[in-house]
Amino acid sequence: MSRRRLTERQKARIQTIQNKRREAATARADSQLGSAATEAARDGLVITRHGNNLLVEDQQNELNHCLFRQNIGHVVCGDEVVWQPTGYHEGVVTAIRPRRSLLSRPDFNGHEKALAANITQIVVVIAPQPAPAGYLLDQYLVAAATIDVRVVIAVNKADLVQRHGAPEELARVLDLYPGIGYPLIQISAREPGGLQPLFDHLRDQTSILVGQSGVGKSSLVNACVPDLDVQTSRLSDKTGHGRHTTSSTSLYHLPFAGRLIDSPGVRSFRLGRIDRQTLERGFIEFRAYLGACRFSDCTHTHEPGCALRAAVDAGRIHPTRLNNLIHMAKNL
Ligand SMILES: Nc1nc2c(ncn2[C@@H]2O[C@H](COP(=O)(O)OP(=O)(O)O)[C@@H](O)[C@H]2O)c(=O)[nH]1
Ligand SMILES: [Mg+2]
Ligand SMILES: [Zn+2]
Repeated sequence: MSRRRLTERQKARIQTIQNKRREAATARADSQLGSAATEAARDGLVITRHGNNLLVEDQQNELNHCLFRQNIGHVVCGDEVVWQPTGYHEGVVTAIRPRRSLLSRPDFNGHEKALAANITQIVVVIAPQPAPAGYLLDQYLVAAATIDVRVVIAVNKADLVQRHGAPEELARVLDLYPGIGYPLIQISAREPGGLQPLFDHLRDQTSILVGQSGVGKSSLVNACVPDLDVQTSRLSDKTGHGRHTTSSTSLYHLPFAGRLIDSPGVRSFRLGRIDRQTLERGFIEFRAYLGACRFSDCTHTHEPGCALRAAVDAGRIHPTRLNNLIHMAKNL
């Protein structure tokens, strides 16, 4: 879908339909609010969103079917909100509380579209099979730095590493990233007890799992949320949209304290459009040297007096990381 090219006319038509739907939802929300008894506003957590319909969890862990005022902005999964009850487990969201973080990615029009709010941690899953490719890992690390959330590198399929050793691309990751300061854990979705290091990192956080296809994200989500089916059918019962499609972004409670936000869109979340300075700061071990190059627009490739290349020569920065930055900067 994201690769599909839409004509200008198609884009305009989609926009018109979306605007009409939004206006209709606003009218409904306003009329419900108008007829609402003067019940006190309540706090809630957005568990999932289906078009203009939200499921909002209240402080008794009950789900409430909510519409929202359009003037409050784009509400997404993970948002903390204020809502006004208008009926039995029904209400209207009237405000979004300030967000701690926001994941977004470009939509079909190239505009940034919010995916999920208030995550505190990105777990980048890699594996010996398929082995880490190119600088995808660095892209995820830059993305995490850009929205200022924690990050953990989780090497899944540790059972395969134990049996066959680590392929070269993985050995390089194991060697390089802990030294930079990134937490790195080795886990296995296949072995009993093989996930304890992951559970320890997920505790008390709101996390997402990202990574290449085939590294084991679905397996890990299923292992972390043993009652996934129960939580999912609870959502679909409420939305009345039949089977809750796993394509919509949803928040799941972990059996230990912690939350996992999941959907294919979130799992394949990538770095959006950023400027060069933000990109450079996303390589966290470069920060000490940024601004120290002789030329302020240094590309760190050939210029004399380059502080980053000097740091590479002194063994303080790994050459692979600088190469990855240079490649990513070319594609900005
Ligand atoms: N050996 C081994 N295989 C695993 C492990 N975790 C997942 N797999 C397998 O790897 C394949 C891809 O897993 P999946 O969860 O679909 O990956 P996703 O594409 O990232 O969601 C499946 O065949 C899984 O059974 C693991 O820890 N060890
Ligand atoms: Mg999967
Ligand atoms: Zn430089």
